[in-house]
Amino acid sequence: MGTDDTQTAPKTGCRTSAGALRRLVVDPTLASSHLVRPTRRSLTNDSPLLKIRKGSQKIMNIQTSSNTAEIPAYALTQSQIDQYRSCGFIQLDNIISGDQLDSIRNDVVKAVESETQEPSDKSTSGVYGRIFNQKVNLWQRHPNVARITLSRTLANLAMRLEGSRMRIWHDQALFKEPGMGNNKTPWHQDAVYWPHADRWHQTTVWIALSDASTRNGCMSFIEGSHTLGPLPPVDLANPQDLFDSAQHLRPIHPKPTPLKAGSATFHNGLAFHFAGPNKSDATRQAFAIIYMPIGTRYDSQRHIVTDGQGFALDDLLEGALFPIVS
Ligand SMILES: O=C(O)CCC(=O)C(=O)O
Repeated sequence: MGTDDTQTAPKTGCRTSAGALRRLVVDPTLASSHLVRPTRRSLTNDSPLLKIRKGSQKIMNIQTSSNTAEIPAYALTQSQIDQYRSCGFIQLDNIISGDQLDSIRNDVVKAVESETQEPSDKSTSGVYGRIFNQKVNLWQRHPNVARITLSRTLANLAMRLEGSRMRIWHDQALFKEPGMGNNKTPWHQDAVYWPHADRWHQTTVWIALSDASTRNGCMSFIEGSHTLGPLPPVDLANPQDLFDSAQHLRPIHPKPTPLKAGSATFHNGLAFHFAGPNKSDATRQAFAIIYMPIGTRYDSQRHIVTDGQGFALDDLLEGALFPIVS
């Protein structure tokens, strides 16, 4: 895969302390408005990509299976946990390698291909097709992908970083294709799109299945930005400038995180992040697993993962769709 700058990611702590950011003034109306009625329609039922097989036996079988990927335990240190909590993200190198990486990549690629009706027809992905080929909740339809999504090793990392036992919220393949023009992923926070009453401790592991570089669209983060809390959601199809809601963060340089295949970042659901366009000649292949604390309640905002599943305001998000993994 064409890469130019992998393995140069930060190993140090944040330049911006979480405490300093907490002291910065955020307009409270901006910070809270979307909690009541978010304006952005993300992952709605309109998307042709996102279909959930609700409560099916297939999901139950996968959930009770012990056939999870045996990703080797990762020796996370207290200083890495502190760094994650202060920065809102952390890079963990080589969490998957060798034959296991090849096998996982193969399983995800096969699942994506089998769900991409017309590989050459980018329009099938709707507005998100301009950014990437996104396939959500592959674990529910592809047992081999479930082995990765339900990995105890990854879930335990999520639990230790956020300090909470975790459920799966959803997984997704994010394949950013070449030759699509300026297919950057705009600056955004994740958790503001999710129908969760509490958005502070969700986390995503973003695994590079192929090398990710600044040339093909690796992720970049703003250190400490997660401490600001939820801000108005950005429309990814027609993005506003996230920094309009956080002017004081404009001078802070983003931290690009180029990754070798098999390396990953964890990022908090409120961390500001972005990925550049893919200017290489190969697909940037990433697989993300999103975790939510086990006590997460439904806030009734529309979302493809929960729409039509019978949840009422304040219900616990629990059951076969949201297995406890740590
Ligand atoms: O892969 C990308 O380009 C963006 C991914 C992202 O925003 C996320 O995983 O939260």
